[in-house]
Amino acid sequence: MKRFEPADLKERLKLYLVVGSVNCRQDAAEVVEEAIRGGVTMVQLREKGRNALAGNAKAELGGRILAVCRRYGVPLIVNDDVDLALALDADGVHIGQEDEPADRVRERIGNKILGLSVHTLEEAKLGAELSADYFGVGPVFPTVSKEDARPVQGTAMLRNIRRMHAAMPVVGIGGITAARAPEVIQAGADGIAVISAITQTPDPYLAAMELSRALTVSMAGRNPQA
Ligand code: 3NM
Repeated sequence: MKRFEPADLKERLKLYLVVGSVNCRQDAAEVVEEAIRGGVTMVQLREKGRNALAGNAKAELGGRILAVCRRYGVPLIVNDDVDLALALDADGVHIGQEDEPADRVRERIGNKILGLSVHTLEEAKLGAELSADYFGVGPVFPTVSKEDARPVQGTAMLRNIRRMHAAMPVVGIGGITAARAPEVIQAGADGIAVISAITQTPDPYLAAMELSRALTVSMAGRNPQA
C-alpha cells in the first residue's frame, strides 16, 4: 500500500517548494514555514551547489525542516539522498537521471514517494516502468537555480508526457513564476515546483500566496481536453 495514491499526490504537487540553504536569504526552515503558511503543499530538501551543507549540518537542517513539515501536515521529500530520507523517516526521495538508479532507490525506500526528473518520453516510459510516483518535467523556462540544467523545454514536453501518462502525477519545474504558472497548468501539469519564485523574494509567505492563488485560478479554468 502506497502512502499516497496518485490522486492524492496530484493534489500535494500543486505548489511544490524545492529548497536548500544556498537558495535562501534567511534560515531555510523559516523559509519553509512561511511558504507553507502561504500555501505550499509539498517540500523538497535539495541541498546542492556551492557551499551546500553536508553530513551532520545537512541532517540537522533536514530534521528542522521535517519538524516544520510535520507540524503543518505537508510531505517532505529529500533530493538524491536515500540515507538521509531513511534516517529522517521523510516521505520520499527525488532523483534525477544521473543519480542512484530508480529501481535501487525503490528497493531501499519501500512505499515512500519516489519522484523522478524526466526530460524525454523515453525517460518517462522507463520511469513509469520503474514505479516512479511522480515526474518532475523541466526546465520549462530558463532557470538560474540549477547550473547543469538541460535545454529549456517550454511546455511541449509536459504536454507530451501528460498525453502518454494520463494518471501519473506530473509537476513542471524551471523558471516558473505566478505569471507563468497558468501556462504550465494548461499544459497538463498537476502543479509547479519552484525554488527562486519563493526563496529569492523578501517575503516567502506572500510569494507562496500569490503562486497559490494563480494556481487555484488556472486550475479552476483548466480545459479537461487540454
Ligand atoms: N530542476 P527555479 S530546473 C532543481 O529541469 C531544478 O529538472 C530542474 O529553480 C529540471 O524555480 C531546477 O528557481 C531549478 O527556476 C528550479
